[in-house]
Amino acid sequence: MLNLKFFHSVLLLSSIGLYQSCCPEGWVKGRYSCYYPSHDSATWLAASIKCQSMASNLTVINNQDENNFVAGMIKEYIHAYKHNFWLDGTDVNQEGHFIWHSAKHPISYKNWNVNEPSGGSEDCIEMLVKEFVDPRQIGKWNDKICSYLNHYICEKSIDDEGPVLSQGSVIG
Ligand SMILES: [Ca+2]
Ligand SMILES: [Ca+2]
Repeated sequence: MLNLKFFHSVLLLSSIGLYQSCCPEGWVKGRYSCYYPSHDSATWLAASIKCQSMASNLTVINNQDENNFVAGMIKEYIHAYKHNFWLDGTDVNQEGHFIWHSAKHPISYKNWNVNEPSGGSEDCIEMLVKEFVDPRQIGKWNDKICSYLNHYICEKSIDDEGPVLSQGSVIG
């Protein structure tokens, strides 16, 4: 009974717009995050700074679900893009030891393309969508030279904006 009551309150609150779980304009809503696939291109470092300027970070892929979502998102508009997309991962600090840069933790779920990471001077992770990519490889990862100009995907949590009162709300 209590649960049903709680459910009704949530329903009421959402219907009057007390809690908005949406993403800013130009961002795509996933299950837990909002994503921004860029149209411009930048080095990995510049891309990372651009995301920070929008209160976000380059995208961290936590699991297969998230990888599928992000790959699907860019695949949908594939013709609009010229390059692959930077993710947040890098091994610039320690060769062969890839971490998610913003979270500073090692990469657990991985989705490398065949024969990747190739290492050497390729220290930044991109998600493949372009450049001679076999359609089956879309969404796979490659390590690439960080100074290359790629598109990039920023990610921020859906709740970053916090509870927002909508215009004309009956509260207050
Ligand atoms: Ca994520
Ligand atoms: Ca590579």
